[in-house]
Amino acid sequence: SLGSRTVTERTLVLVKPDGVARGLVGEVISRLEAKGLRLVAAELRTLPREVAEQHYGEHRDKPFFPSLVEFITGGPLVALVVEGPRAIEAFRALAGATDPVKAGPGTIRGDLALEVQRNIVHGSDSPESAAREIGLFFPALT
Ligand code: RTP
Ligand code: MG
Repeated sequence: SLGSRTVTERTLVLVKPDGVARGLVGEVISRLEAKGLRLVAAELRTLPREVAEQHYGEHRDKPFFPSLVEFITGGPLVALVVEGPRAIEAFRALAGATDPVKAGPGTIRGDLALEVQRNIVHGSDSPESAAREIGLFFPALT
């Protein structure tokens, strides 16, 4: 049986510019480390527009895309590569729902945010997204 096996994964986590500006980088890292996930890479950087547009390419045709790109390039963010068993799903659970008002208490967004756009963190949503996003942010790791 495969039931007791866990697959080690890597996921890209961003502490978005709102989270950095509010001094929540340590809080986010504390929560993911307390869960048992491990940091593989970490860097403070301000995204060029082209990188932001590639990162959020799946949303290119959405009405909120221009505003999202302005927001995510509007100040420094912290990019993290995080590793652990089922890390992608594990971090998405820690983050909570996209809309912080709908995110449950105990989640990062549920506890710390109120606005859909300014929702503190990003986490890759699938193994394919994680591979693409880690390649975009940390090409040396791939
Ligand atoms: P993320 O990609 O940042 O981890 O967030 P997510 O998967 O939970 O949500 P997604 O649908 O991928 O949306 C990406 C980010 O765009 C902003 N957003 N604004 N209606 C809106 O104004 C709206 N919808 C989404 C949020 O910052 C969201 O995290
Ligand atoms: Mg997403």
